[in-house]
Amino acid sequence: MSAPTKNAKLLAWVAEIEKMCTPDQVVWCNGSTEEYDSLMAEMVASGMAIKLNEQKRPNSFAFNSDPSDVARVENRTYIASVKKEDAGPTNNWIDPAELKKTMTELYKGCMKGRTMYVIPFSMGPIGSPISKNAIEITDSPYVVCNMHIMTRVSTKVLELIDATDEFIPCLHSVGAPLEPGQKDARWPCAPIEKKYIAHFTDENLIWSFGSGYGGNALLGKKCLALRIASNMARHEGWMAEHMLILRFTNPQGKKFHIAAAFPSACGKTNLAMLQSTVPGWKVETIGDDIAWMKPGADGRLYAINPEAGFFGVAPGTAEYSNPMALASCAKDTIFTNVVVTEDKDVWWEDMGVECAGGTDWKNNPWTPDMKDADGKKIKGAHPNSRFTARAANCPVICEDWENPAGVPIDIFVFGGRRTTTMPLVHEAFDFNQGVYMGATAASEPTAAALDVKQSLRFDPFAMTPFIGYHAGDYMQHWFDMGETLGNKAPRCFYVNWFRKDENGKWLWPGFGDNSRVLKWMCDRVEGKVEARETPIGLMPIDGDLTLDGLNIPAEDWAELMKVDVTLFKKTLEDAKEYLGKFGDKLPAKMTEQMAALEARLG
Ligand code: OXD
Ligand code: MN
Repeated sequence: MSAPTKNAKLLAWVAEIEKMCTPDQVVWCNGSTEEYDSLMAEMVASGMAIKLNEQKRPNSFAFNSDPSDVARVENRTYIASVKKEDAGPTNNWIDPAELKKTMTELYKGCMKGRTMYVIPFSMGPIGSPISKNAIEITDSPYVVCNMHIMTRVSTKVLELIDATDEFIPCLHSVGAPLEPGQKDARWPCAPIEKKYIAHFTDENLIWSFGSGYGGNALLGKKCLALRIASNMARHEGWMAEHMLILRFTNPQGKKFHIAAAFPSACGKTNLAMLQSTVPGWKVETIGDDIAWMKPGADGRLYAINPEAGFFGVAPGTAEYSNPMALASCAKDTIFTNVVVTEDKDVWWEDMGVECAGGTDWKNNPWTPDMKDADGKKIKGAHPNSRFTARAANCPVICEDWENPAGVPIDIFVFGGRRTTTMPLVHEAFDFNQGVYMGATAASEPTAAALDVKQSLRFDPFAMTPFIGYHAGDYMQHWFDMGETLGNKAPRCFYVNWFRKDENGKWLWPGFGDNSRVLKWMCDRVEGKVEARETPIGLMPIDGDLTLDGLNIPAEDWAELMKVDVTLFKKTLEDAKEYLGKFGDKLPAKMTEQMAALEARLG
């Protein structure tokens, strides 16, 4: 196939990879429906994909991965910066020359018997000043189809690459060459010790080997849009964050834009698609996982969602928890590692509907009453099973979700899962305290009852596995962005939807009612409500955060709003210990924030 570009840099890179990986053929992708349909048809014919019931789940397909290849592999993920200190304590560092040598050996001949696909894609609306152009080379047709949904795959990207002579090269192989006549595996991949997810941050280059799954293989997502982009962003004066973006519109039509960072299992996708219970207020989704944000000409911070789809966790997605996510995957969706029912629809645990049985994620016959040798229920779907759904199919997608200029962010929200200590909501006194809040966001490892000694899992800005450089420098970058934005910086809030009483009962209903908390934030931004000052920040005055129709007993509300100084002092001690590991890279402003909090706690 002749190459649809004359760009010498791109052609040279593709030729170099072809020479190293020796595929049977090279195919340049164009992102068309015909391309998607024919790859899917090939995968159905080979037995890799299952075509779902066209009446129930139009244009949708199910895949089962190899049981060893089900999630991101953080211990095989590397930041290969030239200087070790540029990777910092939150990353696995490896010398780039050594890693290239090891991986080159693995890549040699790795695409034998396979097709090498060259995918031109844009992260962000094609041509937006915030977007980036990239090329993924892969030998997985499953990856090509997922990239069609998750990114903008188009030959227009090749034109932009030609005009700018710039692109981010991303190389991926499943690491399973085929000998002549050898039958392919249903899900080819390499064993764990051969898997590498490598980021050469000094040259903005991604090399991934051995896995076909999610963030290991769809290189636009975590590898490019977070690890590589966060490093580029710090040098270029913008931000690449693990944040959802939503628009919240009040009854008068005033629009607020909120970007929120939560560690996994804190309901990020649910918040992004929230159904507001505050009369007249409406949530629209812009993104559910990643935000790229740049100061605009007016000095405000503008955000785009660099992705074009949702790679959502299936289990727990139900009509009651996230009807909009469920609706997003009603058609045109790729499901991975879910149950395929007898009538060729999909099912997963906590979907909120019954399932008579079908084929489980390991491709075995399955019924919901099946138990293992220890008498434990056998799950039909893998806990990290996923849907790849088009953002455009989300019923509450915002009309501006593809606006190349982005949307101006008014509010940053941080949070974690804490059964104790953290109140429902508090606001930072200023941006720098907001940075402290984001940097010390933490979850309890389990939802166990009151135990102040329980150690916390800190996950600064929900970015721990995704910061492409030293986390201390990353925190400094947040403070620097605050200086750049000045009084146009977003206001910062910390939320905790997960408070329990001493009997383990949830104190806050969560889900749609979280809109009440968002409304209070918007009222604060508009200056409509005052707040009370506490040692940890600004909190709602009773009556300002509307509880109409909720029946929350006064003592529960008091608990949700309580600042327990003893518990906070303990959390501060834990935070100090955690931040201590950043050594002399810990920004002085962070130390100042800790000292100020300590003084306020008395
Ligand atoms: C994701 C993650 O898959 O954060 O989005 O792990
Ligand atoms: Mn994520």
